[in-house]
Amino acid sequence: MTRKLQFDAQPFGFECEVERTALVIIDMQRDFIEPGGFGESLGNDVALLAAIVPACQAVLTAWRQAGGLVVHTRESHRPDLADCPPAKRNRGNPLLRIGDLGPMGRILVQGEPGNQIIDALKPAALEIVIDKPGKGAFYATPLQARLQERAIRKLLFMGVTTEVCVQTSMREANDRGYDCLLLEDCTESYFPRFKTATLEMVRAQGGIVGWTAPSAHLLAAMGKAQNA
Ligand code: C5J
Repeated sequence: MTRKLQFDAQPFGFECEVERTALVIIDMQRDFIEPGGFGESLGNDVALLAAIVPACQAVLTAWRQAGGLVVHTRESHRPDLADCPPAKRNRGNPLLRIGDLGPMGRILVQGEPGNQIIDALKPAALEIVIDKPGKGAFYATPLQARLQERAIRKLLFMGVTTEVCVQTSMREANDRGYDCLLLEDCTESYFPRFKTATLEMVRAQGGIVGWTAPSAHLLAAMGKAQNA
């Protein structure tokens, strides 16, 4: 038996089956959310991003209780930085570059304390964790294969930052045939106007990239499915 969810979204209602849908949580790692990491080294106010954590936690808890598949991603590089193109490392004028030693270990490097998912959203055993060297979750990762193994067709997105890794991952997912929905209050940017613009871009032209909805709509639909 499959559990169908239906809820209001933009640009029109969204439907999915829990068993064929994954919750994809993009880059909720200490490097972006906590002081002392890569985000702050670029001159950003990380408190803006930390504010979405309770909403993300509520969705993650409900999705786990429903038995849905959870995917966590981390933007991360190998310790030898062989997967970090110089163009990515050298761009701009950050206080710390990828691979440099910061207060939470080497910036955006696999295994370092700053590269771990924040405690509030810590991956559970058997949840998928994808280390991605690019902005998109599919580029140079096994994500497509992991989703195909489980016959996943639709993706619910949360995470940071809205206009960079979240949007890139949604566009990559689109090109691979997935229907994608972005949970509006579970994503954030260091630049609030970029978040607003990204939500508009995603759902423009009849949902050219996908759907957006407040997490309350998903949670209400899950509550109804449970009581049905
Ligand atoms: C950025 C990300 N913004 N996870 N990474 O560099 O969006």
